[in-house]
Amino acid sequence: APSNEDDSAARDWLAAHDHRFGHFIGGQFTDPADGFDTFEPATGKVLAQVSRGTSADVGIAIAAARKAQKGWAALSGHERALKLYALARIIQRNARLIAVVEALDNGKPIRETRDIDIPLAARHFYHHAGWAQLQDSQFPNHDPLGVIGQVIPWNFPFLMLSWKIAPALALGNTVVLKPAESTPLTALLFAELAQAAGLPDGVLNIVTGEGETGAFLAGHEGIDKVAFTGSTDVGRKIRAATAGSGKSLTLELGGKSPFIVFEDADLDAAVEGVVDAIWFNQGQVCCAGSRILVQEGIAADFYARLNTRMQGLRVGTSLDKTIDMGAVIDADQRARISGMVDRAVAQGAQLLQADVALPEGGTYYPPTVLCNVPSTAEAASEEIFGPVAVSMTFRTPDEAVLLANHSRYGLSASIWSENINQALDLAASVEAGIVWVNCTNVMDAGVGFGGVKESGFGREGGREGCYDYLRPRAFAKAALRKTV
Ligand code: TXE
Repeated sequence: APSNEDDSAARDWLAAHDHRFGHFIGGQFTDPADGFDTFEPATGKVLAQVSRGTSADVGIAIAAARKAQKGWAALSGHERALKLYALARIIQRNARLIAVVEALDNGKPIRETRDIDIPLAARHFYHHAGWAQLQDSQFPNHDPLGVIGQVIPWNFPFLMLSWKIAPALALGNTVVLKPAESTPLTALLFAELAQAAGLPDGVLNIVTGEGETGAFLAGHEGIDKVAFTGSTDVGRKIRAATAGSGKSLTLELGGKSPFIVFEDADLDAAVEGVVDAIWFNQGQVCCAGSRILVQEGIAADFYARLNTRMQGLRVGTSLDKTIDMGAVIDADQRARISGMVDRAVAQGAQLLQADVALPEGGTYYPPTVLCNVPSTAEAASEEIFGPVAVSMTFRTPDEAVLLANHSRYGLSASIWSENINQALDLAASVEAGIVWVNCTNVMDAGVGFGGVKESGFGREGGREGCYDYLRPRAFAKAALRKTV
């Protein structure tokens, strides 16, 4: 029987806003304007209506951020750190409410928002409070960039918000952030909490809207940097729109990350690794281990164990605390996933799919593995962004490296072997921004996350991430000359 998380506080919060939201600009909500609905993927029901940010709204938000920036940057690192600690603590105090709103708006399991997304988000604010505190000693002769335009996707709405906002604010920048159109609610809730935590007006501004609003923000001449996470196609458009403008840019884009299993691996651990790699968050993870490469001698055994484990996964509504997987984000995404799977099967891939009951009403897709996918199938090389792994076999470590690097992407790689020399050799040869050995999807606020090749550039987290929100200043001062 489902054991559901209590959603009354989240429903009360939505009702207190009359289920209609304006933008959050200069420390207050604007009146709700012409907008669009955000849905509950678990049931298909409408949750709330948010406003569609116009070019004028974006301009007003940027002006508010500009007005606040000098004062914010003029605070001592210690004073800014105190504000970031306050943000971290208010996230922790409201963790349950944020976790439920996030699960409702995204469709992901409450277990994940409660135990992973929201605690990690708080951790990002704590971590970056430390950098604010140490800014003068650790980043001498570096200035904040100024006003940052940030555009984020729907797969980890609150966590991506924290990855973007925490370093930007810590180092003296102010922000205009546009959340994804399908998951705007936790950004608006965060704005309200930040206000309660005493963040000065204008330091953080949230403008909701669709892609067009994101384009207004990225193209606006009033910002100093664009930080974007999302699809490679949109990343390319933003790169074109900012080219020659003098704006800084960081892009965190798609992936088709290899998950490499050697015949000496602990196979049960590797099977659990696949569960984390491709069924966590319904596979809607930029660094998902979505390309399983298995050494030939153990392939049959590995697929059999994987299939048994996959059949035991539970798919359900987001507030059910017992589920492993929730709904995918929307009907378009589900259609995209099933189209790619059907075409791969038509081209000769073998289909392993969990025979599980899917709830009625929402947008669900079962856990799936496509084995022996022909390398010409689009599923072999394109990001599926759903609970579907593709799989191929290799014979030698060299062949594993060739297959792993045969991709336009280079975000992450996961290597499974009990031979540490082999694992470390391979780790040095794969083209990826992040490499995991005998684990996967491990994140830490202190470690820079980001890709190579078409997965983008720039890092989020740790010291490397701080540099992406600072501008170095070469500085020389002549000795005072005595005048006669
Ligand atoms: O992403 P978009 P979508 C991939 C994944 C998925 C596909 C489509 O393969 O199936 O992208 O998802 C804003 N200028 N990823 O369409 O469009 C948009 O409003 C400025 C991988 O949802 O990239 C949203 O806020 N902004 C990925 C954000 O960009 C624009 C995560 C991301 O949406 C814009 C998400 C424009 N011209 C999708 N057009 C990952 N790797 O993490 C849209 N946006």
